[in-house]
Amino acid sequence: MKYNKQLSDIISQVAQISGYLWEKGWAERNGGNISYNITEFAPELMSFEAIAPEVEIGFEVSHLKNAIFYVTGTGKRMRYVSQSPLDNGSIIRICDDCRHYETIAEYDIRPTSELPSHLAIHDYLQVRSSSYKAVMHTHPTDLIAMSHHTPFLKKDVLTHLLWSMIPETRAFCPKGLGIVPYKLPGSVELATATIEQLKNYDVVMWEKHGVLAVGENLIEAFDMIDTLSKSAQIYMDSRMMGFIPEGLSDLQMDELREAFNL
Ligand code: 2HA
Ligand code: ZN
Repeated sequence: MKYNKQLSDIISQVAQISGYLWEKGWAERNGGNISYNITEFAPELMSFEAIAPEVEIGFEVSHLKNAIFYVTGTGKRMRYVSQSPLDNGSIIRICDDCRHYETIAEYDIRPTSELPSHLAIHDYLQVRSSSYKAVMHTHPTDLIAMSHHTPFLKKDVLTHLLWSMIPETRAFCPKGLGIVPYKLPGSVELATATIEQLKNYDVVMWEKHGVLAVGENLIEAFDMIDTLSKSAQIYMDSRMMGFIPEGLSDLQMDELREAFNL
């Protein structure tokens, strides 16, 4: 299949970022998944025939009628998504009833097990008329480790701790890190709880599981997780050296907020 330039760029972005996820050690086996709303970038896909029977989504995504997505495939490894996004993912279109999707490319690949979260989020982004097109879930070891400590799970405790490790984290992840208490992977409950957090955050922690980020593109979503992970590493390295890191002072944080208009 021949794709237009914009769509080829998006597929290249998927290849690049999925490679980073593997190199970072955030994507053991088939850990993590990616979806990208490509509706406006690929009008020619609208006329494509379905190549597999319709599949029920499990709920209605009323703002996604006929929307088209690239999604990584269930069971597919990021290290291979990186080599060939289209052999390890599919292109799906939401049906007229907004309750089913159909696959329009490629054969024999079913979408990620986290499709409920991905589609519910894209639906929510449409409601908000958001410019965000990319949704990414991954398993950053350092951040997940921090989610095993109950005091860190109270609202904005981790946000402030991670912000205070290095100025960039506040500057480039200005909304902080939302927290979703543990829910079964792939469940509608996980999707619903995630959307609740996305009202206030662009990155959310799935307790004892991973992180999910939304952004205008995959690079932005990746960079926010990477920045938070950097802070987590500084915190853990300090603890390993035997001290509790001081963190930026409130005054330094206030100064940052003003300087960067946060
Ligand atoms: O795709 O990470 O949460 C595998 C997962 C499920
Ligand atoms: Zn996961």
